[in-house]
Amino acid sequence: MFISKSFIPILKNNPAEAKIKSHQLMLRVGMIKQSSAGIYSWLPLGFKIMKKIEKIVREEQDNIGAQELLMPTIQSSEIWKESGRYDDYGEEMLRIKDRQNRELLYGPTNEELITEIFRSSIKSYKSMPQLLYHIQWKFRDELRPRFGIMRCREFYMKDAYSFDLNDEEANFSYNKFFLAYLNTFKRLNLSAIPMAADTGPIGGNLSHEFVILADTGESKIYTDKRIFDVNFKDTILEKKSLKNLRDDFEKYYAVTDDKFNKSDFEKNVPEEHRLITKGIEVGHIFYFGDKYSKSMNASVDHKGKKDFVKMGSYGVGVSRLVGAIIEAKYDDKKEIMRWPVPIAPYECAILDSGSKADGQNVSKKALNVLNKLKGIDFIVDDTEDNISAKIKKFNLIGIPYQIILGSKTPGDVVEFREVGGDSKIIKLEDLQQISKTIRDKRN
Ligand code: 5CA
Repeated sequence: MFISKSFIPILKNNPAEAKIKSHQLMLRVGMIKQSSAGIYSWLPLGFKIMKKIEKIVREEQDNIGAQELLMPTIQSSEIWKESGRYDDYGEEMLRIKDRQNRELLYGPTNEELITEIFRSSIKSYKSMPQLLYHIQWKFRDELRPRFGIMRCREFYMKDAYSFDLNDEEANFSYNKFFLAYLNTFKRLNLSAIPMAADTGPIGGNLSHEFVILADTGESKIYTDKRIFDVNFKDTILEKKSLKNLRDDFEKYYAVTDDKFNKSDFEKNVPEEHRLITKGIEVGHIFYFGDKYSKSMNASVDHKGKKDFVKMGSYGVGVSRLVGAIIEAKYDDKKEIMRWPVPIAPYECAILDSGSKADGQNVSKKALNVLNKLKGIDFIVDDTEDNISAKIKKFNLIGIPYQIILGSKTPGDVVEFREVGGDSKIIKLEDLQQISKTIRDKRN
């Protein structure tokens, strides 16, 4: 991609309306554009990042045996009346009427619809368990949408649902998602900790929020710092191994605001390990047993009797993650963003001083570099900006590697650096090795 032909509308300064760094950066480098309050268009740069995040989220759902489907954004009010949530959900739900005066709604979540899908097809205990997920837009008419796509009205969510025969099996399913979430956030280069949390309008009495630390986060958190060192890399998809994993995490105090109890905190956490800070909720998992299956009559035949199925639901804020990663990785003093390679919008930027800004006319040397970067997702800055302006621009955009073709490096050498790092002079022929390193970091 050549920047002169790309749709990356960069602003000169931070927009005044944005209060936190992710919102500022996303507007500044043209990742999103507000279309109305709390509703955004995703421009190519932002959309590319979100799609890469989505891919990782999907792969980790598939890894635990969850099956992907796609439910619509618009739902009928009937199923919500069955579960009793049509009234309970309140004003956050966007209600719509069609031309026949039928009551519809834009889905804020999908417990009802998936229960309806399940009950109409699965009749026998032999088909259990079922782990189903989709990645779809949601709408919540938030009272005060804020911080850009972090708390907006229309957002992109991965929501999964589990159906099991009994509590023990349901707990097994819950723990599979628990592990999938740890693996997902690790691949996104985030340190997300599971915290006991309230269940709110979803219901049930077991729930964990996955939270990353950030001063600008909306959740207040109280935790034992040792939870950051819990190791999960050897956990396998077996009941015992997964139970040990939960135990390893749950032996440390880690709760959000609504579960906080001062005396428990002080009793359970030695002073030197206490951490009170703020965080961003990037995922939330729930176990609510037969809350929906009973009210909506979702049961299976189990050796001659009818058993209501036990359900859980599991959400990841896919669009919110784009902002959360910026909050975690962006240095707003130095104006340097560092996208981890697996989700970077481009993997390498070529800052060419010999370009003529028409996209066809980059220097010969740049073409030579491009040849050596086959298979790498690169972007060439072929504008007439000077090299220091180009570096500043790409520090902001956060492409992980920069190859600089400037006056310092005539002949067969180029300047190479990781974004924000020191540069080194390398030979053109070394670029092949560098593209291999980038490819290795991709997964
Ligand atoms: N049905 C359950 C699990 S599938 C559910 O809806 N859970 S949730 O309400 O916690 O949402 C799941 C995730 O969506 C949250 O962890 C958060 O990352 C994201 N999210 C929720 N509300 C918003 C919002 N207004 N803007 C952006 N992301 C949001």
